[in-house]
Amino acid sequence: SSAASKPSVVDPTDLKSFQDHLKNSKRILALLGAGLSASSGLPTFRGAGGLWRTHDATELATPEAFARDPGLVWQFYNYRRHMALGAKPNPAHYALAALAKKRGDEFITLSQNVDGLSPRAGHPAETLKLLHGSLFDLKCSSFFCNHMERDNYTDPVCPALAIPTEPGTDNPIDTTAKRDLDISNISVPLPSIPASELPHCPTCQTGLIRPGVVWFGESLPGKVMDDVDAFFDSGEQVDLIMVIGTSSKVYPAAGYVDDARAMGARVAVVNMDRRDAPKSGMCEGDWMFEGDAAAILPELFR
Ligand code: BV8
Repeated sequence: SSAASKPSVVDPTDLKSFQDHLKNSKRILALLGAGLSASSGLPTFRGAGGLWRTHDATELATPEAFARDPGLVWQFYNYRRHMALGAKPNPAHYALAALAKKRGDEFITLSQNVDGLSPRAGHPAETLKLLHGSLFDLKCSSFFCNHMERDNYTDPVCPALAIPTEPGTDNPIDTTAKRDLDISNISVPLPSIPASELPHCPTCQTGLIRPGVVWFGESLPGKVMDDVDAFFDSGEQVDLIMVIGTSSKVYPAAGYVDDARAMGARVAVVNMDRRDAPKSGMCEGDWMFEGDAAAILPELFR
């Protein structure tokens, strides 16, 4: 590629050198995390206000949890569908979608986000790889059935999952938040929902419908993995990977940064917290732009 060769020293916060490299870059990856949607009002997973600080990931985001208490797990995902539907894409989603549209198939976005905001911002579907699925895909939980319904926006997913509100307000209550948030002071019974009232698979008639997200311990969607592997296997150099709003803690998603580096990519991190650099650390020639992705991305792509 025509990308400028690695300079001896680059100021990791230097916008111009990034913009020059972006212009000269041919093959580009973007790896997205929950921080991209923070400015849209959706909580991230870790750190301040993070979902996993008020919920127990093993209680809610694993196949075992769903097998044990599908009603509880559905309350968590139905609540997050409701919140994501009420949120709007922010300038970072739009800036990324515009760049992806402009660059075509040499620009691939790997998103860990399940909130549907990148598709709603107009990101071209063929180059947006949803590594962890989507809140708005519904699939059959039966091992033998491959029923999948895409783009289901019903809210609530079924009547039994109607979200209780704080008395006298329209504020939805996340009844799956940890008790130590003391939601018990709100006089709303914490419903447990029998499986019989949850959506069942219209195809096999027996399986419970589950959220079409990748839970911990589950492998990423095969088609998505194949597409990402194909991008790397072309053997051509990768010029840039942008690592945006992710704590880079979850694998195999976080591992793609090392794969891109191995193909010659320089790394540009956009994160509210400069300590959340990729595990492989920052190398010479990388960039670290600290702050809100919603404010930074439009600048970077100008
Ligand atoms: C698999 C969907 C095996 C559900 C999610 C030990 C070592 C290594 C790996 C493992 C291990 N033990 C277990 C594993 C495997 C495990 C894993 O990686 N665990 C981690 C926690 C250690 N991985 C898996 O289980 C994966 N599967 O390995 O399968 C296998 C293989 C073959 C065959 C069968 C099985 C599946 C992982 C997918 C799990 N599903 N989500 C749901 O959403 O409920 S993961 C979840 O974390 C979300 O998808 C999320 O996207 C992802 C990563 O989190 P982030 O997006 O990074 O969000 P986070 O809050 O962490 O960070 C936000 C960042 O934004 C912060 O840095 C913050 O500073 C920054 N920020 C905040 N505001 C802003 C901002 N930045 C910019 N602007 C702002 N305004």
